[in-house]
Parts: sequence; structure tokens; C-alpha cells
Amino acid sequence: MVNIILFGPPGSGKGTQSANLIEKYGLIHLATGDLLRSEIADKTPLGMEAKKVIDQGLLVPDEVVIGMISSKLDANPEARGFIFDGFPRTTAQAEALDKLLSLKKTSISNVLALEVPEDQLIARLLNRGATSGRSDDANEDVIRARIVEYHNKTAPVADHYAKYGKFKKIRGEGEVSEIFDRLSKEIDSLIE
Ligand code: B4P
Repeated sequence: MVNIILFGPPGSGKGTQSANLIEKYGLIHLATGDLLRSEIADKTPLGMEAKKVIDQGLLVPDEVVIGMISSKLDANPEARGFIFDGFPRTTAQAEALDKLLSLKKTSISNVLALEVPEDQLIARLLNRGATSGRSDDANEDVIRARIVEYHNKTAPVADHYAKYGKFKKIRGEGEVSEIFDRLSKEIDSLIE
């Protein structure tokens, strides 16, 4: 099994690249942002609570997203592997993911971390906000709050996996196809 965490700040291209990578490698895409937006669209109680947090640029409580990932892992027993996109975003989420995977006799193969300068992140997200209808992309203050949240709570996840030698930085600037090639090279080396 190949289990990849696509890591990086908001707007670094995780969602964009995941969509292409799952096609190429036949992996299952688990994106907590997408799962939360689907709850919001369905107006579930969980979605309504999550929306309040997401619209402030903050992280949804760990137990909510860990529960979502746990159900998705259980729902895909035959998977060849997973791409985790936007999860784990805290050290507690990383520890929970490691436990869930070990119960399934597997583990994270590698963490691929997209690196993009902050001015580009903000430009990309504002650009998406102009057309996507995503309220968390529409306002620069909210985007900046998301980046602060990333530095405070998500960046430590890198150390968690670097301890086990599972962390690789990937340049996230340039054409989508160039970045895809850089990521593919890393995944190919895990499959060989
Ligand atoms: P996410 O949906 O994960 O949002 P994101 O990190 O902003 O998106 P992503 O990084 O995938 O976007 P991409 O670069 O692909 O999370 C939203 C919110 O949900 C969070 O703020 C949080 O509140 C909550 N949440 C989600 N997961 C959580 C968790 N585990 N724990 C707690 N809370 C959680 O795309 C950005 C834009 O860049 C697009 O318009 C794209 O077209 C463009 N782009 C991509 N690559 C490009 C390139 N190479 N050049 C130019 N533009 C590019």
C-alpha cells in the first residue's frame, strides 16, 4: 500500500495536485476540506458548526476530522492506498492517523510538502475566491488567519514525520504539470 500525505499551507496546490495524482496511481483521495464542505452543503449540524470555524480561518476540532477520516478508511478496505490532503493538520491528528493506519497494518509511506512563498499563496486563494464561492477564500484577512493557523498548529506535523525520516520538501511554484512531475517522481520511487 502507498499512503501519501500531501502537505503544505493553504493554497499550496494540495487539492489541485491530489486530483491528478489519484488518477495516475489509482489511490483514494481523502480531503478533509472537501468532506467538511460537503457537510456544509448538506446543511448537517456538523456542517453548520464547521462553517462558523472555517469562515474565521480557524481549524475545525480534531475529533471531528479524525472521525471523518476513520469512517472513510473503514469504508475503503480494498484500497491500494490513500492520498491525505489537508489532513493531518495538527500533531494530535497525525498521532491519530498513525494509530488508525497501524490498526490496518499499514503506515504513511511519505509526506510530500509543497513549498510556495506567502505572497503567491494569498494571490492564488484570492483568485480562487473570485469565482469559487468559497467564503474562506474571499477575504484577505481570513486567508491570513489560515496561514497563521498553519504556522502555529500545522507546521509541527512536519517534525512529527521528519523524526521517522518521512518528510520531503517539493518546490510548489511553477506550472501545475511541472509540480505534478516532481511529485510523481517521489511516488514512483516508493512504488518501485
Ligand atoms: P482545505 O480545503 O484543505 O483548503 P486549502 O488548504 O486552502 O486548499 P488547497 O491547498 O488544497 O488548495 P489548492 O492549493 O489546491 O481547508 C479549508 C478549511 O477547512 C481549513 O481552513 C480549515 O478550517 C478546515 N479544515 C480542513 N481540513 C482540516 C483539518 N484536518 N483539521 C481542521 N480543520 C480542517 O488551490 C488553491 C488555488 O491555487 C486554486 O485556485 C488553484 O487553482 C491554484 N493553484 C494550484 N496550483 C497552482 C499553481 N501551480 N500555479 C498557480 N495556481 C495554482
